[in-house]
Amino acid sequence: PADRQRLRRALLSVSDKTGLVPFAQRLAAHGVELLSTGGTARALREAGLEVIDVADVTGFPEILDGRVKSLHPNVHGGILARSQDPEDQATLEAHGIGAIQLVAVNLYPFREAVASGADDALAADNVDIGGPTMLRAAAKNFGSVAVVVDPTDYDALAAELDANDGTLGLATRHRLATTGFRHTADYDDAIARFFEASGDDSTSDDETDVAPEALPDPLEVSLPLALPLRYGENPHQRAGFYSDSAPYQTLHGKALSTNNLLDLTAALDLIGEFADAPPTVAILKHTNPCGVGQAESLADAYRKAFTTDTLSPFGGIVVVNRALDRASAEAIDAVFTELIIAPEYEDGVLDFLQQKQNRRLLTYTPEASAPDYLLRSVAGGVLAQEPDAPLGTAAALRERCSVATQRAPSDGEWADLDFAWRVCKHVKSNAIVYAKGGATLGIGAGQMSRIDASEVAVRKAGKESLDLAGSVVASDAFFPFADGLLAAADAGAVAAIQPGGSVRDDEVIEAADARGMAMVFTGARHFRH
Ligand code: 93A
Repeated sequence: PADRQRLRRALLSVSDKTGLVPFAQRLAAHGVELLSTGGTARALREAGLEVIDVADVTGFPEILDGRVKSLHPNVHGGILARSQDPEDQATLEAHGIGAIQLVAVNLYPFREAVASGADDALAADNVDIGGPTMLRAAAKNFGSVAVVVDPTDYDALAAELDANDGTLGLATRHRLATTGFRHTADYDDAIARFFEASGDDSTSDDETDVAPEALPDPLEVSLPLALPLRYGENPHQRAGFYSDSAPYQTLHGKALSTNNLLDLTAALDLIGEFADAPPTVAILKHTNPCGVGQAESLADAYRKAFTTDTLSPFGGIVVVNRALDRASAEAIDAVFTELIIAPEYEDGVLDFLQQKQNRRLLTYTPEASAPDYLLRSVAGGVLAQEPDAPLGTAAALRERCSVATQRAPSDGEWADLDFAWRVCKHVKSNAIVYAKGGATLGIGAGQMSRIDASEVAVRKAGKESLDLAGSVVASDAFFPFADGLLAAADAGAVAAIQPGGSVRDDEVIEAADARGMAMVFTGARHFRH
């Protein structure tokens, strides 16, 4: 391929006409001949530029409402011919085809059309055929041709022409081709997703089985390397983060590590459960919450979260469910914290927190949607599963629960049960959470038996001299025997929330009744491995 390629002819065909005219003017200033499709040609002519219609190049009018305009050998021959290949050049000559050295194309706005509610037919009208074809052709022939899809690239490109006597370098063409290929891949992905979703007209609410065809082919999931990581969970493991859209942004601090990414994922999952809740703060370590607090102010919520476990938050991560204010920032600042994640930061708070150079400060988009599937490597392959279902509002959760015991929870107990259940869902199994008054009091995570999880939770509460009397207890899966429930009652719990569904539920209910406890069944468990 030629290192520097002089531009003689450019093909411009853009739906998004942002920056088109000034860019075309700068091309024309280098004597570049402009070819264009209907609307683009019109816009250029209106600005006083000289343009050749693609229809004149093809010798064929635009037909089928513009569905066929640039799809022609006179166009694609001109794009695909290799400038340094004598045979290609002879072929162009023989057929009277002019070579093209720059293709500026952006596509029919498919995403915008479906976002504003297009039906299948209108969506199909917005599937660009000619555009991606030119894009891919030009990207394929990056050795000879430059392709530009993003209007924000126009300026730099024109500047390179200005500085290099109307030529573009191979490195630039390669970079632009990469952007072009990514663009068409994302575009086709959006189309496929829309049609997959619109073809899913099943109205049955049978939840037991997921149709196998609804599952993705994990090998089809190809994401660009967004962040090469220094290492994986441990320094001797190589790692990278692959993404085309992350629901968070790093504002300050060192680059994220593998463990940061794991923790921040757990943090965002957890805080998502408190989207509609009062000020809530969670402190996490190794993907488990070590304390969650809820109060009228974030600062109080942080204090409650910290009180649960005053040792573990060292080097931990803090996530909050609303703009981080100065008072909370100061409370967090007093403890060595690796990562702070907030939807936004109040005025001056970032400046304050940025005084610690290495601490990572992030924002997130609370309404970011969950991925369709979670992927994980397992022995022999990749496991794909839908994310665990969100719990919804407190009213919705309460609606789904059934009271199993003679005594129903009081309103105060319901509030504690709701809080404990939301936290418990985000604790590794087996998980037991004690809570009261918007504060976790003891969290038992990742134990091999439910009794051990309960003992860990009670022991941790004891370590912090927290009183479990009058607390509620949440268990991520059913109590298989009465012993776990009795242990909670002994510890001071007065209400329990759990999925129910054990063959020994009767024994467990009987034990709860004997202790005067209120117990609700959620009907759904939340294992987290
Ligand atoms: O309808 S198409 O799929 N068929 C084509 O031959 C074609 N050529 C260019 N769409 C085609 N285009 C697209 O038209 C371009 O990708 C661009 O988005 C748009 C520019 O049209 P106009 O210049 O008429 O505004």
